[in-house]
Order: sequence, then structure tokens, then C-alpha cells
Amino acid sequence: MKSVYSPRHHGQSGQYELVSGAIVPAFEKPERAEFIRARLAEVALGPVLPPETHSLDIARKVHDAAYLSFLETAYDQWLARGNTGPALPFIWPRPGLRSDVPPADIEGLLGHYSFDGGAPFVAGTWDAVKSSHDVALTGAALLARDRAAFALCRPPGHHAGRAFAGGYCFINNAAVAAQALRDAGHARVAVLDVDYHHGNGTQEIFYDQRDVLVVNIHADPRHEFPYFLGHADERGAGDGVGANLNLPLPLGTEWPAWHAALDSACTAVADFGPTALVISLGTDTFIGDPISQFRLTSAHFPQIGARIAALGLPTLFVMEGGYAVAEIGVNAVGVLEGFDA
Ligand code: SP5
Ligand code: ZN
Repeated sequence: MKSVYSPRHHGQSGQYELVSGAIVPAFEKPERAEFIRARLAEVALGPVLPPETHSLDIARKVHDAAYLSFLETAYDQWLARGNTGPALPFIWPRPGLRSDVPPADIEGLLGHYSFDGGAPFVAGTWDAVKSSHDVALTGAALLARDRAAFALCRPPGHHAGRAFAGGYCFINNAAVAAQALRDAGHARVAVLDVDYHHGNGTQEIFYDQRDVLVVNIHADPRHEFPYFLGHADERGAGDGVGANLNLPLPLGTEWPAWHAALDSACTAVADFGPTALVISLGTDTFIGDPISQFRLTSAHFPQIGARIAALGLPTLFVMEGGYAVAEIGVNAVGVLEGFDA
């Protein structure tokens, strides 16, 4: 299988995050993508291509134009206000405050366009985010000829919604790819998100559509980030009723229960009858993940790939989370090897 990778992901680096009341080095760091790239070479999975430059036309179908402009200009606005260091929000318009009047100041805009403090901007953030978007679109284009492709996206995307960043995510790469596949003529596209965390952004983007099925296997949001979306009763709205499926699992979930959920998810995908599949590939389900609480081991990841391959669909893998940096290459590439086997 071919992969797509850009070194421009390095622009998103040198950040901090607030974890359990402490400012700590960000878990979402450049080494993640480099370990995956090294493993792709080590197992000779296939060619690793650079992305082609794409316009934001497709991104504008899944994100608000004003939000995309904010992403592009946020760090310059932060500097212009006399700040240095990473730009992070610290105030949000929760219910009870007004969100209908966009702030004119970057301090307010950061909260207006995010749902947590986990998507920091530094000087290279926009370039990295744009490159990750280009990687996803280049991967999607490969499906015109190839059975499968791997978009080694960084930063990840599945927490980003139509008009908000969060959870390390800015542009929703999987949603952009799914939209590109729709535009390329696939009447129905499925997105299967196997990251440990619920892909709240992808769900929000497609929630009222019946042409894109979104299925999530994730830690129960009553106990885990993103807490405020991802429950089993969220089945879609309007035209999209029935085209969203959440399979929340308890903290501590091991392979048998996780694999049973994967089987249910794959059955739902098959029943939907898509002609293309996007996998939001997070490996933070791994037992050694520093911020997650499922218990998959490295031997399980190829089995995930094999089950997905059995669907027989053109499949784009889009990298999302996974923070056990030493093992992320083995686990992510393990899924791809299992698919190709
Ligand atoms: C793409 C992706 O996987 N994003 C995940 C963002 C998670 N951010 C919140 C992390 C909260 C970690 N809490 C850990 C408590 C450890 N004591
Ligand atoms: Zn995750």
C-alpha cells in the first residue's frame, strides 16, 4: 500500500498542554509521525509519496470558511497582540454566554473556535495543518487506482468540527477525505473511527447527512474525553437519522470486547452499502498509551487491519491519535500490514 507523508508536520511542535492541573509537554508531538514513517520503511510497506498541494475548496464543504480563515491567521493575530509562545484559549462561550457575536480579539476568537485548550497554535501550526489536509486529499485521490492508501496525517483531525478545533485537531482530515470521495463520485462513503477517543468532530460534521455513515468505537464519554459527545443514543438527525453509530466501551476494555465492537461496526458499514471507506486510525487503544485506558497489545493491530480488509472496500487510512511513541510505528503500520496480508 502507498503512504503519503509530509515533513511539514514538524511545524506543529514545541507546545504544552494542561493535564490534571499541570502544564506538561504536549503528548501530540512530531516524533509520533517520524516513528510511523520509520516503521513504514522498516517493513517496506510500499512507496511513501509527498502530498500534492490542494486548494481549500473541499475543506470549505466540511468547515466554515470563517473558521478556516481563523486557523490560517490565528498565530499572526496572537503575535500582533503582543503575545509570544503558544496561543491557547482559556475562555469558552458555554450555554449561558453569547456565541452569536464573534469576538474581534484573538483572545476571544481562540475560545469562539475551540472546545478545549488542547489545540495550541505556534508559528508553524497552519503550515502543518495545511500539509496534513493535503496528505489526506492526496491519499483519497490514490483510491481512484489503488485498493487502499495510508495518509500519515499530523496533526490529527477527528475532534475538529465544522467551526471548532480541539483535542490536538484543527482541520478534520478524515472528513475532508470523505467529502473528496463523495465529490469523486462515491454515492455513499463510510467513516469508521477506531481511535480511543470519540471522533466528535466527524460526527458533528456529517450528523444530518445520509450519504456519509459515521461509526465510532471509543471509550465511554461518561468517563473519558471528549465527555460531551459520543453516547450510544446519538443516531443522526434529520436526513441523517440512522447514519451515525456510536459503540462506547468501558475503561479497561480488552481485545475480545473491542474486537466484538469492531465486528458490529463492520457489519453496520457493510449494511450501509458504501463504495469507499475512510478509517480514522488511532492507536491510542494500545495498553501502553499514556493518556488512554484500553488494553490492546501490538499483536492485535494487524487483526484490526484484517477485519477491515474483509469488507472488500476501497479504503483510506487516515492517522489520528496514539501517544505511546515508541510503539506507535509498530501498531499503526501493523494495522496496514494486517490489511495487506
Ligand atoms: C486525536 C486524539 O487522540 N486526541 C486526544 C485528545 C485528548 N486530550 C485530553 C487528554 C486528557 C488526558 N487525561 C489523562 C489523565 C491522566 N492522569
Ligand atoms: Zn485519541
